[in-house]
Amino acid sequence: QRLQKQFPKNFFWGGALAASQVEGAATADGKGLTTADALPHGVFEKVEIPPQGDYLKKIAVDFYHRYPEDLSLFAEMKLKMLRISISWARIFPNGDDETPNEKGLAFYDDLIETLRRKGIEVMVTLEHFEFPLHLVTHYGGWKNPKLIDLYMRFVKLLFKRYQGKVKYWLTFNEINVTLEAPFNGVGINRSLDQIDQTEMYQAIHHQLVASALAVKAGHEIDSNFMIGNMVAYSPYYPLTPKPEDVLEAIQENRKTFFFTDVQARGTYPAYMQRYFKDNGINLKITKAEQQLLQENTVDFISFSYYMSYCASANKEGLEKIRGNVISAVANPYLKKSDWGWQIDPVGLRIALNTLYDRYQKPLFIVENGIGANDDLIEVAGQKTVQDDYRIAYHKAHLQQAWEAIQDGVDLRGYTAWTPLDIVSNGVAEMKKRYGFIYVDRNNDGTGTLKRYKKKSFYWYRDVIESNGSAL
Ligand code: P53
Repeated sequence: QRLQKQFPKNFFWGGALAASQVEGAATADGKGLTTADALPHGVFEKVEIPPQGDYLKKIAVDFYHRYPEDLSLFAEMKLKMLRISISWARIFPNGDDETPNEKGLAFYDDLIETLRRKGIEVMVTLEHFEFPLHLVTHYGGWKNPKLIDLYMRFVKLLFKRYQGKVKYWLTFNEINVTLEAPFNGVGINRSLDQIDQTEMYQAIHHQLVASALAVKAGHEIDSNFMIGNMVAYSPYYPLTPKPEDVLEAIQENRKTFFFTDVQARGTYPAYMQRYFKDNGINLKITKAEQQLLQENTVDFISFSYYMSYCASANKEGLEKIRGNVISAVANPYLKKSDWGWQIDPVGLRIALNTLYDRYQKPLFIVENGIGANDDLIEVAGQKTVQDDYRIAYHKAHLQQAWEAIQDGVDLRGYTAWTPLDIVSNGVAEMKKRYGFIYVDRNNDGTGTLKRYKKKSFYWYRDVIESNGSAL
């Protein structure tokens, strides 16, 4: 059935990308290696410093050289917003360089200029799961407070350079995912069962401080800037009405709310104080930092949404999802994607309402999509993918987003993950495809890198053109 009503005027229909997963050109024009290069086979695999041999992210989908063609396709798709990230190591190859690498800046100058010429609003993620590897090998990653100053050097440069061109900024991608993948987030190379919790939360604290400093600096440079945070939000439902399961769901959800509470409310929540106390975690948090967090909360909240989870006080014998990394239990009512992620469109309405009830700040869905196995076939002499499953996924989620807007949620935009196929972050595969545009590249690195429009390309264009009423 079709939606009768439109989305709000000026709704940002968009797509989202991340530098390390699309650009390739890993060491071109002076770029330094990053933490993403040190995870050549995925975020839960072995850290390699330096990375050995060939790996997909080295070339990725060659966006560094092919962006003019890709941006033309995005314009043809009628995208109103593109969320990109800027690779810190293209600008400061070691992270602590005194002067920026002009060649790296030139790439983003032209990328941003081209988007603006095409009438596509730019949203920039300042740090999307990668920072210069040198900051791990010489500083120990984010557990070292020195990274705050180095991040600010990078961030202030971008704010000044792209003032008047970029209005929407995100401080850190999925800042909460450090709790699952600490090297990916803060550069601590330890498995979760061996990590020093004080060290991990101190590193997280440094990112939270850096995020608040970015909000402060951004507003000083341009009071029109809209600066947001970004979390991976997979709501937990209690598996049963058993009170212990309900409580467990609250505790699991707080692992995400901790970050949004600090970034949007400006204080460390009481439940975290208890968690730190119970687990012998002693953090250095100064009065000045507390004041900084309090005075520099975000202008809006953004999040990725892919799935929901269940929580159970007694997990024994229950089916787990997403491996052993997190303690999520499968929901018997939901189907799974090819990669085992449980598909839950109504959960997006729940997520939007929950965040809006809690913070009353504007919201952006900055990632939502389905990783799937696609078959490239020929139809009427054209190569394409009949990805009805992808269309069904986005359609169902957008319908729920529309419902949430009717519920009163101030939702400003939706940037789909992703407009074109890219290297997956979690498993570093090409085969796990999200795009509306197919990229001819395979897990073994073979392929022409040619682009082909999938069925979803045309579908998304129609949805955007009708401002949602074609849903
Ligand atoms: P991939 C975990 C859970 C949900 C989203 O993921 C996550 C992660 C960590 O990988 O990551 C985000 O590629 C992330 C993107 C990533 C996308 O979701 O593992 O912001 O960089 O590509 C999809 O299938």
